[in-house]
Amino acid sequence: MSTELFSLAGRTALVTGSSRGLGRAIAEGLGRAGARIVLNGVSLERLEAAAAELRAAGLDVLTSAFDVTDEPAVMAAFEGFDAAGLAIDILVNNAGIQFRKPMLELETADWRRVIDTNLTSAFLVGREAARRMVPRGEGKVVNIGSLTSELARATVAPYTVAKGGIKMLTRAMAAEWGEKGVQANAIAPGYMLTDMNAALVSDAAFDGWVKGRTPARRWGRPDELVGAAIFLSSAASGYVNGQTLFVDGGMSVVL
Ligand code: GCO
Repeated sequence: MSTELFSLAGRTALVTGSSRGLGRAIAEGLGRAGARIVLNGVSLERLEAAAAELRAAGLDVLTSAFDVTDEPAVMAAFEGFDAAGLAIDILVNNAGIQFRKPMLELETADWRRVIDTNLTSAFLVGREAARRMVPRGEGKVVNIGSLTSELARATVAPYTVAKGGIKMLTRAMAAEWGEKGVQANAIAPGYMLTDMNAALVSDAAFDGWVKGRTPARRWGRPDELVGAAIFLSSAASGYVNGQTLFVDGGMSVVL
């Protein structure tokens, strides 16, 4: 019984921003739980390289290259899924960028770029996915928030605001789509060992701060998000809606 509850067999999962980093780890984890996975990114070359590795591991992998901030491209991608008879059962809105600069020095264009990539994209892709999930009466949306969905750090204002928005967009999705059989939830990673954080990991002072500030006394690994992703993508979370699950070693709840 319990294993079936977490099985994704027969399901198709689209993971945005999944050629590397957290998205790649989540996509692989959903694939190993039985899902057909659709990798997304802007570079088809990177996507195909990631797909080849995952196919070599025996996973069922498709690729769909589109810019999650480009509304016509997002709509065309889903029209392509429709034409191919591909129903997206699970959407993981993972695509995101980081841009570190104090607000007094921040260009508005950089602010907008981060908000568009990290927040508006989740609306654009989520809306297209839900336009298909709602008539089917079922679907899973998993938005990737952050520790900064709850806590602010200096120099990452647009990222923080976007991730705070992800927490509330998730609740808005639950408010509108819950009665239609679609569950929308979020995962909020803590400080994870990713390319995006490489500069922080290699900074001895920052590395020491993360380890001292985190009850687990270490950075998280991307694969440590897979359990939460499978849970929120599976039947096991059928009555979970609008929640943000922090996978952060305890940093968000312990001083
Ligand atoms: C930073 C980090 C954070 C990340 C962290 C927590 O510069 O502080 O990039 O913004 O979001 O991994 O999620």
